[in-house]
Amino acid sequence: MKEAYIAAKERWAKKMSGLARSTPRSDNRLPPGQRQVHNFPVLDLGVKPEIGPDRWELKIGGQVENPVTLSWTEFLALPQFKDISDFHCVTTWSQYDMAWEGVSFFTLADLVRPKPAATHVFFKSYDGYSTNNPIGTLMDDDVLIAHSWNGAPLPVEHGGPARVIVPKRYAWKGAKWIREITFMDRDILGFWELRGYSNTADPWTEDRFS
Ligand SMILES: Nc1nc2c(c(=O)[nH]1)N[C@H]1C(S)=C(S)[C@@H](COP(=O)(O)O)O[C@H]1N2
Ligand SMILES: [Mo]
Repeated sequence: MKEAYIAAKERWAKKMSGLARSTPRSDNRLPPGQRQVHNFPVLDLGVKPEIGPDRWELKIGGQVENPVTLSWTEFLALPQFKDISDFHCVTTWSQYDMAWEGVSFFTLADLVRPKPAATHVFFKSYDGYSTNNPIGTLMDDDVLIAHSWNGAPLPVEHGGPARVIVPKRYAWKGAKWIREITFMDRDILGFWELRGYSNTADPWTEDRFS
């Protein structure tokens, strides 16, 4: 885990410095049981919360040395990160080359400094949604809180002002309209994880349901 963490952070540091572009795209990029789309479908719980930048805040706390509550201005003042990745939804659609811009998870972790006890992270959204991930899944060079997509502010239906992107997991592991990030010393299940979806959610092994 330590070695994987260092390797991922090194890949990320190269991206931040402009020395590396996003991971080169291979031909073999469609996970089993998926089909490619070009229209970026919308999936939600029937609520699209309208949180203007003036009311928006992101609380990051739990098992950390330095809990913070970021305003929109403070969030945008953090080092900015651009990355291109593929997006896989458990309902069998995938969309390639999604260009995201925002703040990488490494940057947020460096800011709040997770305690050694932190093993998992719980995400809560403005629409009441939640999801959970092991900390190791998030400490990767392609994980970020995105405020822009394909060069424009993230539309409300896709989670604007800001959403979590975890490209190596099915998309339900990325919370739209992110409101709170809590570092935990244990795993607790989120909205879909409590309702029959896999807790690990790896598209490459078709790990869809629990
Ligand atoms: N807050 C919130 N985040 C969410 C969801 C949701 O309903 N609410 N749906 C999840 C699911 S199931 C998927 S597939 C993706 C869909 O993102 P999209 O609507 O931008 O395609 O968001 C995920 N994040
Ligand atoms: Mo989904």
